[in-house]
Amino acid sequence: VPNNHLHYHTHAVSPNQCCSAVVQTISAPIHAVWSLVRRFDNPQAYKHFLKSCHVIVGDGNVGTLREVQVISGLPAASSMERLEILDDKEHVISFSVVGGDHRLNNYRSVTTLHPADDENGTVVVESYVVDIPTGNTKEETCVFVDTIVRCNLQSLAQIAGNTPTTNL
Ligand code: A8S
Repeated sequence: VPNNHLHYHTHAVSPNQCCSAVVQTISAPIHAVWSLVRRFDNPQAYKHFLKSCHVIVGDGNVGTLREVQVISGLPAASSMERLEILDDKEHVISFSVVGGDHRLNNYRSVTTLHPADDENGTVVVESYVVDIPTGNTKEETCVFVDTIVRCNLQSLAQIAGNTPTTNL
């Protein structure tokens, strides 16, 4: 991660919280990846654990509130989420969980995109902080959330890598 982006991934972490990050390399140019990641109103385009998303208030800028419904089989039904950062120049997006029917209280993530060395690729860094749910350990919480985030970024890689960038 370039020095000027490190502060985005520096989270204040309380003793009852856990914090981690996932890195994913994608064979697609940064603008193609960003066009998917920046759509706060359409996270289910690559987050396959979500079945729907409804914007409650806002126009896609900071402060916009969305409610997502989660697919069955997970220990969650819905989540209310607020857009915290959307920087089209620096390729940074961040949201926080402000409610819902799930166990990830005070979840907040930051996602940054960086051009890869080969120039036609992108490196995605997604870090998060979240409360450790009662009855779970820090390790269990990190494994659970890392798994969701890794799945999301792998499907992002697949979708962005398969989307032709000509005629867009
Ligand atoms: C994201 C990241 C996460 C989403 C989690 C970690 C979640 O949507 C799912 C299951 C849960 O138990 C919690 O970027 C919650 O969306 C899939 C409902 C928040």
